[in-house]
Amino acid sequence: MITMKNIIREGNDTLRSQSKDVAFPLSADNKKLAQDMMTFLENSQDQKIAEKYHLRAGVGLAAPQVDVPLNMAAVLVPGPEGEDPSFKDVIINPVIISHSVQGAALSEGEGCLSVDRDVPGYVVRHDRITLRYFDTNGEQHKIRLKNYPAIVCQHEIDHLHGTLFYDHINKQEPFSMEDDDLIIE
Ligand code: SB7
Ligand code: NI
Repeated sequence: MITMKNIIREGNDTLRSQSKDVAFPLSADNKKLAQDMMTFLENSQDQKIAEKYHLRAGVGLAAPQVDVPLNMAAVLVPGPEGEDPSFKDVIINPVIISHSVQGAALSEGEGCLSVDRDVPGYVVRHDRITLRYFDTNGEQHKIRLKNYPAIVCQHEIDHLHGTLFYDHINKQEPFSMEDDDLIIE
């Protein structure tokens, strides 16, 4: 079971490395990794389990965060109360094949399970993306995402390239943005 002990923190070089593509069919190890990462997200979003194991709630987890430099990330974005998740999959070898010019940032800024401090500021990303990825069965998907799920996938894909959310924050003016950027509540 993945817990906070398995998640590496800023300062560890793996978080700054370019991850490698995953080969198909998945090895037994990589299949287990994918499952364990998704289970971590499910556990972290279950109040009882999260309390018991001291898990910080997460909507995504990238393989390099558990010190495995592979192009794989689990994403679990909850839907409206009582409804299905708005996005749930393990995205493997993901590529953003196109994106909107429209920028968007979360009003609250971002956080990261690998960063044990608040770093305030807008993280301006693409509001809409077209994402190509493979699932754990080796099936290829091409999907359009917008708003929060698009932001989360960009945060995870950044991890695969060694980028952390605060790299995008303007150092002089953390809450500056272009007039036409969207703010997502
Ligand atoms: C806010 C939080 C996340 C993504 C986008 C906005 C995910 C936080 C958990 N992670 O550290 C996953 O990499
Ligand atoms: Ni993160």
